[in-house]
Order: sequence, then C-alpha cells, then structure tokens
Amino acid sequence: MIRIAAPILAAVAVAGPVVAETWDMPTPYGDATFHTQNIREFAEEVATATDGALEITVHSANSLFPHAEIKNAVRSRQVPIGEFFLSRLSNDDLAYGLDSQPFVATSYDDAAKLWEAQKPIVTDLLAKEGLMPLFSVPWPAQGLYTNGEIATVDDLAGLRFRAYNAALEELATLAKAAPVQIEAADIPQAFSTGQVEAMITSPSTGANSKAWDFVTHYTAIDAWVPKNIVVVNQRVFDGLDPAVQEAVLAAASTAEERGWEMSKAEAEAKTKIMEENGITIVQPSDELVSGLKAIGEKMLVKWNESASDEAKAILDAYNQ
Ligand code: PCA
Repeated sequence: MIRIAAPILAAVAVAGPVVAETWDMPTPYGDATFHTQNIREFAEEVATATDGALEITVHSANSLFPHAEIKNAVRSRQVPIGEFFLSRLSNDDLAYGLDSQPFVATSYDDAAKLWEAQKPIVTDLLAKEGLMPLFSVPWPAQGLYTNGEIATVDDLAGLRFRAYNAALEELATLAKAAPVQIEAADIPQAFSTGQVEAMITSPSTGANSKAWDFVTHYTAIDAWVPKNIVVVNQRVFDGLDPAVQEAVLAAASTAEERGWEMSKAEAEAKTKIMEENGITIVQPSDELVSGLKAIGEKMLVKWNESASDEAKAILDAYNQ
C-alpha cells in the first residue's frame, strides 16, 4: 500500500474538480444470492477502478423498490442502475421472455447461445426506453419442489403453485395447478402460511430459502435457464466522464463472465446442500418429462402466435 504524504493529498484535492458520484442500485434478490454477491463485486470494482469517483450502493431483497418497479425506476431516473429478472418484461415484448419458455434452452451452452441471439434485440428494445443493458447472468436450471414424488403432470393438478413470471403462471395453469405470484424473498413465508405448496426454481433459490423446511422432494427437470439483467439509464451513463464509463463497461464485462461461472458452480453446490438437509433429489420420470414437454410445446405455439417479428427472429437464430 502506498501512503501519500498529506501535502500531496491536499494538492490533489485542489487540483482536480473530481466530483464523486453515488448510485443506488436496487435488486429483488437477497444478500445470500450469488447474483447479489456478483453485483456487489461489480460495485467494488467500479469504485476501485474509478478511485471512488463512482460508488454503487446495492439495495438487496426489494428494499428500495419492489421488483415490478425496478425497470421503471431506472427508466425515470429515480435510480441510475438496477437489476431484475429479464423475463418479467415479457408483457412488454415476448422477446424478453424466451429464456423462460420450458425446454427451449435447458443447459448453460443453450443459454449462452440464446443470449447471443437475444442480446441485440433486447438491447434495441431497452434503448427505446432509454435503458442500456450492462450484463446478464443466468440462474441454474429450474427444478421442481414438492411434497412427495411427482411421477406425472397429473400429480401437479390442484396444487397451489408459486410462480415468478407469466410463463410459469401459464405452465402451472396448463398443469391444472393454481399459480400464485410470490417474490423469491417471500418464499419461506408463502410456504409456511400455506399460500403455496409447490414451486419451480433453481437449487440456488431452493437452498437459500431452506426448502427442506417445507418440501420433501426436488425433481431436476432442468426445464429452462432464465436470466437476470443489469441495466443503466442511458442519459445518466452518457453524463459520466469517459474514463468512468470505460471502467463501468469493463467491470460489467468481468461481472458477466464471473456470474456465469458462479451460476455453474451453484447448480451443483446448492443441490448438494439440499441433499445434506434431507431433501430427496430425484431425476424426473420419462412420463413427467414428456408431459411437461407437451405443455412447453403448447406454450411455444401460443408464443409464436403473439410474438413480434424481432422476437421470432431470436428463436430462428437460436434454432439454427
Ligand atoms: N430464482 C428466482 C428466479 C429464478 C430462480 O432460480 C426466483 O425463484 O424468483
């Protein structure tokens, strides 16, 4: 560590009109979530690279804005930057929701290929709202949490089913379950009060919400690999000093790479934690997989009927 003598520090202070900026950054997810840990590292890197000229304060678990409002909060410059679940924007355009369509992209390789096809369109759509994507990181593949084993789709009928977006709500409805929208941070309470009794989410969110307290089985259906996205308000970004802009973009690119690696490590580590805590980990039966795939196909037909040409172009590019 270099210690700078006080007179030199004083000289620096008078020499440069260095205005330090602080950005508040809301995210829906809690501190134990790897995405939150990743964005905190991103914030630290930006602060270090800019010598404190830009400090980002992360506000986790919906503490600053509820999930549903984060995008608009960045858009209206109530906050300069924020993170949310990308497919939550599927009501704006179905292009945002492709990563949450069952059995379209189910592995990290698929997810990377899909993001490559999705990114230019998503960037254009967000630009129309004055937003710029900085980076996007996937959750581990999504699995099924239930009490008792689920052998076929019929076993899901009538269950109060936690959903986190429109696609999951549609899937639950097609499985004749009863979807209830619940934020990740509220999962333990929703189960303990009987509001829901089953869910589909990653081993990360399952382990972080101590799923062993309220379900017995985890079925690794690995049905889709959805992503979070971090966006910044374009005008606020444009107002930054060019060197600071560069530091933000560099830290974003590092965070994207690190986030994908963290996600891959999570999938295994968190499944193991669930097992150690008594959850029975099962591979889905052929019948369950074929039943869920049939639902996925129905959903995709509907998706194709309503999707914009740009959104369909993503699917075409991905399928090539
Ligand atoms: N966890 C988040 C989104 C997807 C995931 O794995 C949730 O359950 O809300």
